[in-house]
Amino acid sequence: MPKTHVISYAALLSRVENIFKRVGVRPDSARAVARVIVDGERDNCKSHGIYRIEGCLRVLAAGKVEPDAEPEIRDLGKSVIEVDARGGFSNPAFYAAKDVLVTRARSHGIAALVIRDCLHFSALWHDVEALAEEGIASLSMCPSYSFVAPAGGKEPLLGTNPFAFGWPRQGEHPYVFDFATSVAARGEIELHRRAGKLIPEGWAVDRDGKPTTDPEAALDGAMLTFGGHKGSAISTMVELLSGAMLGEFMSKEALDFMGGTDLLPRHGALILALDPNTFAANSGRDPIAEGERLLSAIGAQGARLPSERRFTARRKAMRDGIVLSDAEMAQLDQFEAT
Ligand code: NDP
Ligand code: PYC
Repeated sequence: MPKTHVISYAALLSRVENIFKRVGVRPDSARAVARVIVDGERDNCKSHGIYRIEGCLRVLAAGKVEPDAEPEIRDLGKSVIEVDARGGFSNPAFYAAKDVLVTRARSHGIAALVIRDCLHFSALWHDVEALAEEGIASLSMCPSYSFVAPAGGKEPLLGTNPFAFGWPRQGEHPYVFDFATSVAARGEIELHRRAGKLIPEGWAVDRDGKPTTDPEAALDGAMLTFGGHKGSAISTMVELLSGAMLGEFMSKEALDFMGGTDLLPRHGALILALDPNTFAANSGRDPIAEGERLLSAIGAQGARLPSERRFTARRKAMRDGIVLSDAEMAQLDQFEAT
């Protein structure tokens, strides 16, 4: 039985925050980055949990992310709000602009947050869940690196382009889904490689375009979109809306800019925020109650809602602590010592 360690959420958060502060990340940013990483670990989202610390430190050491960047909000009182991350991490930029976005969505019914020039490594559920907790529905998306072949092609061109949706619920965790538009996130393939495990069939092709279950060959070849042409179209939409439309990098340009996949990508991100009460105002119906009818009918069939696994993992981690492997704990110790 491999040795494991149990650590409380607060202790892990503080350790991860200090790792980033020690390498010069501005305290607000260190906290925001540590939060999204530790929340991922807490919710058993391993592909965007503490495994990501190493990648963040690598990009900091390479000087390709600004550790002390202060996000700059550009708000002209319209429905589109911009926050320039100024080459810093996306997470502090989102949190700097979140309250303005919520206020604007409530006053205009719909508002968009454009995040410019950010280093983006994290899961998107974090942001849409935070908005849903304020009663705001949202869609969030960003490009990544061109790891993924469009359906019908075999050359990497599209990003793993995550897409997330959050919907507020009364007295329940919000309804949240968040997925890569590739069959799996790149981080999942990397975790299989590290564990010496094969990946499932249908995730990727090798550099000759042949199906592969070897994670090394997959990382060297092209990942595939989920749902064939449907995922390919959604991924293309993500490139267009959060790359081309914003005048920020698309996934291919992001890769060319960094010059390789060893470093995490820098590009923009788009979050659309909608106030359900504004949209339903003339209908005489309560949108949250209507939504509840659908969500409980899904549950009544025995189907689970997206994020339920995460919320269950969260409850357990907050009650019993977060379980880390010996290797993960040793790596944390090492990050603190160097
Ligand atoms: P998964 O395939 O693991 O999960 C996708 C979604 O589907 C989750 O909301 C999940 O909920 C839900 N889900 C899974 N199984 C079921 C089921 N049986 N019934 C109902 N719902 C289900 O995610 P991916 O591997 O595609 O992506 C992982 C993460 O990677 C995401 O958080 C994404 O944001 C991130 N990512 C980030 C990128 C970036 O550039 N920053 C790029 C690509 C991905 P649950 O969690 O509860 O299982
Ligand atoms: O897991 O695909 C991924 C990913 C890319 C950038 C951050 N995460």
